[in-house]
Amino acid sequence: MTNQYKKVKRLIWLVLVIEFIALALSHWVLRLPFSLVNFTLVIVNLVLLVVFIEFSEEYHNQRILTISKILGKDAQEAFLFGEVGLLTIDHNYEITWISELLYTRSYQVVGQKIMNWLPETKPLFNNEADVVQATINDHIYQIRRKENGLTLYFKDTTELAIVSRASEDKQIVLGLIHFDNYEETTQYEEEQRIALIDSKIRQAVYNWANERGIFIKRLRNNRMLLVLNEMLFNQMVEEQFSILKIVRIASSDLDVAITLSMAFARNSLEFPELEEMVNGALALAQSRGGDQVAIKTYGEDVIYMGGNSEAVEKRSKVRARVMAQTLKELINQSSNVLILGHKEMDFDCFGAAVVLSRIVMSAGVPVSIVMHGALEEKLSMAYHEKRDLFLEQHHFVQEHETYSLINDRTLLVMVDHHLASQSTLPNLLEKVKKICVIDHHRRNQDFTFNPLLVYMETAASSTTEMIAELIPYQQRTIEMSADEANFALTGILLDTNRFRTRTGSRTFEVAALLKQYGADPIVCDGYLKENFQDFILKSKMIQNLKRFDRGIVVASMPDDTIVSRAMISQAANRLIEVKEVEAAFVISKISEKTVGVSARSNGNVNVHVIMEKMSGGGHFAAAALQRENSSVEEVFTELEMVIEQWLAQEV
Ligand SMILES: [Mn+2]
Repeated sequence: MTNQYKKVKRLIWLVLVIEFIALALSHWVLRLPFSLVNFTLVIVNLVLLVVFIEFSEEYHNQRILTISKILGKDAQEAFLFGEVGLLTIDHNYEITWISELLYTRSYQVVGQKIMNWLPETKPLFNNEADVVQATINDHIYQIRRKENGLTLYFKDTTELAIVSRASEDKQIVLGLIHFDNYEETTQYEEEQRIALIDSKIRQAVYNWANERGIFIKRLRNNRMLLVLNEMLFNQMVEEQFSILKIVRIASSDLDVAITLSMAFARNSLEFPELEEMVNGALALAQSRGGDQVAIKTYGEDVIYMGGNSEAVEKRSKVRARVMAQTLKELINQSSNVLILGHKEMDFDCFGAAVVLSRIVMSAGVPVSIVMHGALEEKLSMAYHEKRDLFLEQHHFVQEHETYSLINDRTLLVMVDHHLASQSTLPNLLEKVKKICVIDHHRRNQDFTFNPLLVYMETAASSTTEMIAELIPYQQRTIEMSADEANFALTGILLDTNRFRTRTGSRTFEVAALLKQYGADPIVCDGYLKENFQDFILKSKMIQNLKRFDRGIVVASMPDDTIVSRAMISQAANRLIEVKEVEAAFVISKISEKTVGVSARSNGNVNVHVIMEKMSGGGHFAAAALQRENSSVEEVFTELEMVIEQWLAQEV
């Protein structure tokens, strides 16, 4: 409408200018007297003016088409009282009219394009939404467009927003704090030292909570309950849970290994639900090694913050003995046992399965190892070399055979993994009633099944270590051939990168035990040796490097080269052997459609946290991720961003 109006105006100006020129020419150049021509021009001008006035009047009438004209005076007042505004547009999305509410708020927008004024309304016009929200000056509006109509309704919802914000801020958040290793640390300490630990660590937590107005109550010596609201919770998130760091520092000053595990549950109005959520989240924070916060928001996945110190060896042998006992009872109550590994079984997974198979045999219960899908390359080579020996001693089952073995009393043991999606045969988990998990990976999701027994130790080097450790607690002596012991020891060598990472005193104890069974480190080393081609490929991978602060390096392969998953993790392992390299990431295509990232750290950088930001998983010192339908470059750019963010946070 405004455009048309402008066009007419321009036209009139043009005619007037032409007229003036014609008049000037006729009078001074052609020396014509004022006569018929002048007279005609005056008439034409008058007609034009009349047309213009007519047009303007019509335009004006349309512009001031107020609600009162359509619906009467009462409606106008009702709209003002209810804070509802109207706005009309033409087919070019130009605003042609605004109602009183918007007019009284001095929005001078008639003639502007609606999307230039309020870009938030865009979804209304490409049918992505029926209602949008927009903030204009201090007012918040809900804006609705009637299906393909030229009228927009504005509802002022400022007050509602303020009220709902306030009620959100007041929503209850339930929290738990657990002092990791507190019992173990204080058990044999003198009274005086316990008092010192309490004043430096426990008191710090009380002070921290009191300063922030959080209700805190001791539940047990090593556990406290927190009650707070969303506003206080958000403040804590902003401070990145500074208490973790305070306790970590106090702890290292006192030379003790006490850290905090914290959990929060939010976004539910049901207290029993909050309690259940917070307990579950705390178990997760602890099973990931402590020194971190797990936050469970109702209806969402658990997210984690913190986690800066690697799990110290804090497991007690008592736990191993209790687990051995519990597992023994479970085995004895079962008709048969199935052992299930992860996809592309590696030496640790296979070694653990074989040792467990021996333990079950000693109890006189039938046991089978599920063999489905491909094995990891090196394991596959070694296994095929020794295949006959293994087939003589153990019962391996393929997919179809597996199902015929399942009954109500079948026990399924998942080794070296704990997520259904990583299992070689995930549907087994739905068919078996009794499931037990033995793993050394950090837990980052709830189980999708219901396990009877979970034995997870992030401080253990490998699953083989966890299972071989149970051998001395068995009633009968466990038989094992030198070859089986070799495979088990190779599993430990693989997961510890030859005793370099995550190796504790108990790792060596298990290695010594395996040695007694005839394991030979030279043979094991041979299984892990790489062939020449691999060596060349790995060297190539390492050539294309980018260095970041704090000794972080990222290597990547060109998009046209496909490398195995094992190979990129080995390349990352090799990189962290270099001086000054604290953490290494290697990116490459691992299949036609999948890009893989392998991350390794030597203990000062938590690569798990970084990989988790990109929805990967793993450990403090070793993590990985796979991305479908992506290019190496895309993943590289994303990783670069996440690393920069991480560096900015860690000061
Ligand atoms: Mn493992």
